[in-house]
Amino acid sequence: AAPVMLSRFRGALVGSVLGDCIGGEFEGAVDVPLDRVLQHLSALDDETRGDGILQYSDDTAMMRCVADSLLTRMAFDERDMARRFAKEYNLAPYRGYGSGVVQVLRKLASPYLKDVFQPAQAQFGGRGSFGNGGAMRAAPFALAFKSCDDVRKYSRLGAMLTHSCSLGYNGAVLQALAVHLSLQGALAMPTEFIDKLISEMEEMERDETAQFDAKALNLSEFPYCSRLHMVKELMDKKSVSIEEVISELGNGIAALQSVPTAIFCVLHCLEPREGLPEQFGGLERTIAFSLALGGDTDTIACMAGAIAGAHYGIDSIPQSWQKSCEGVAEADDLAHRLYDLYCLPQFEE
Ligand code: R7I
Ligand code: MG
Ligand code: MG
Repeated sequence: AAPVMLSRFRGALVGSVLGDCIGGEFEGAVDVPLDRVLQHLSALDDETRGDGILQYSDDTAMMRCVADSLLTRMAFDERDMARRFAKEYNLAPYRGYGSGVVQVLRKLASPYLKDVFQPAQAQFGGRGSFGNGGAMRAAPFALAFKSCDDVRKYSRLGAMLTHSCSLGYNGAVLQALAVHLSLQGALAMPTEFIDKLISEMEEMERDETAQFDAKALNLSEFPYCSRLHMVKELMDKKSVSIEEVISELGNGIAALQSVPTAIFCVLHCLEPREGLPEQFGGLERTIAFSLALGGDTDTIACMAGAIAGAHYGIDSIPQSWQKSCEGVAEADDLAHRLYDLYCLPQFEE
């Protein structure tokens, strides 16, 4: 089964970069007609446009830091990861970072910083960020760690380097677990897949801090669980409109308004859908549908791309799409190396 798993690893990271690069076109757009999405996608087949024409953003830049750190340290090392985030931001600050997180990244660059989790805790009046920046870069945790416990633990800590609000880091854990399950082939049984994620989030949202944050932000008591139950409801419907997805799940920059949405995009596109080209495979449908939502399209497509890529594997991704996006070869290389690490018996705790 080794080649299948390797293909899933490559699909996850390449799918994530693709979503970021291809989704960048519509980031922040309010109304994205499906026609425009399909036009944007068919333009990727134009060979005269040149390789790597679509640039990646902070989503991929930080995902690469996570993967590089896990590979170099062969474990989770918060200081190393924090240093890589800071260095990457310093080298390429133009990649479209969230407006709050740049303060954290600047502080993380200081060699005198004692506690690397402290700058994140100072964000937004001391509550920390609930943005989706922790979730958008969470996929490599699912590739580096075999056990569900490790995926949970380290994706949470990795997110806390910039996102200390429980809604921020719990979104990252949810995304990492979705990739983890998808790598195991769990999307073959969609209902079991969503039920498993709901029970995982029930456990996490019972936590005192999560309860406190939900209350402080005027949310329901189990915010992620509520959204995932809505995902399940929408899954069971024959047809779902874009407007419905946006109003029920959201398409925003908050992790709560984007991680469950990305998961829904993947589940919804497991089957052919009206309005999407018949020749599209599942991964292409997932990216197309994510873009049509508008809002935080690069990040929703990036997260959905990672989950879908882990399910369908690298061969499901059109060559022309891969060629159009910056950083695909590097992501593919990271996936190969994470696969080798995953297969090392010494790495099992
Ligand atoms: O979460 P973050 O890294 O941003 C990621 C997003 C992705 O869409 C990327 O593609 C990129 O475009 O940015 O960055 P943060 O600055 O931590 O959070 C993003 C935004 O969420 C902030 O700039 C705020 O507008 C908002 N936000 C909050 N607003 C009020 N109170 C996050 N947390 C809070 C909060 O506690
Ligand atoms: Mg971005
Ligand atoms: Mg974004």
